[in-house]
Amino acid sequence: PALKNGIIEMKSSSIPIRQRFQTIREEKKTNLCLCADLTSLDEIIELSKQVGPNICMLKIHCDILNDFSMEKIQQLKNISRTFNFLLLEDRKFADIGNTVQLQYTKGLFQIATWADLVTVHVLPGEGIVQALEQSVQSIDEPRGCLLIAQMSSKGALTNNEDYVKGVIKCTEKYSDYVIGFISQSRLTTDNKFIHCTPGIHLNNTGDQLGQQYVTPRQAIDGRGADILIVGRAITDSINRIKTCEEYQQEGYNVYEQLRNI
Ligand code: UP6
Repeated sequence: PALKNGIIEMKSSSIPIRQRFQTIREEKKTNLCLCADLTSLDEIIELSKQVGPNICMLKIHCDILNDFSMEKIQQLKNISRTFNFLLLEDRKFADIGNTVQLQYTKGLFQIATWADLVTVHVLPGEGIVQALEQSVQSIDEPRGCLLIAQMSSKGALTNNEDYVKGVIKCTEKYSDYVIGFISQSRLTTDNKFIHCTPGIHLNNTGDQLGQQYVTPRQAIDGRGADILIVGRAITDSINRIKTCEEYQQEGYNVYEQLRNI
């Protein structure tokens, strides 16, 4: 912490987010991230109140919302604090440093003011991470990001060893801000990096547009996932609350079984 005008100023760092994830997982017994790809923020707010106790993280895409407002997103943020889950904006930043700084902090969404975590492609080079980290230096809450190392979609160009190596290098270099990966396999033995895996479904193997699914067990046991990112398996189900509980239980059981081996 640095002293500024006699006040201790915490440098924005992702470390408390890492710690929060660990405590949430143990206290709430969940490694489930609900991916709420709904186009109404009102509906997401209602859903998050119902499934808040079952999830460790809520992932949204703010640019698909018909009714986005700073007031509503603040409401969602308050719910995330009440139920103790992290808020992830799946922005998948992928531009030059100057542009991503603007996309992160300005415009309609002002993502940096409310998202605990964002997702980032390292395609433009490590400058993208440096730029994003720099933009949150003045924010007095912890902020972090997940680097997209491997994608779940068919034919993803990220499935290239050199590319993944570059992402891992970048993660290690910016480990204050980068808390982990979006991945399809375990990329490092350093457990401080959290592996989040999308493409999860208990009954389907894919959709018509290239998405590929594995089960929670395959993701955790076979692919080393710490967090399961589950979308339509829950949001398209008849009873979202019940299905959410099922994925929470399945995910946490597999995690506990492996931990006790
Ligand atoms: N997502 C993937 N695969 C990736 C990265 N991100 O599916 O490699 C995101 C999608 C979507 C969610 O943008 O929001 O995870 C998966 O949704 P689904 O479970 O409904 O397929």
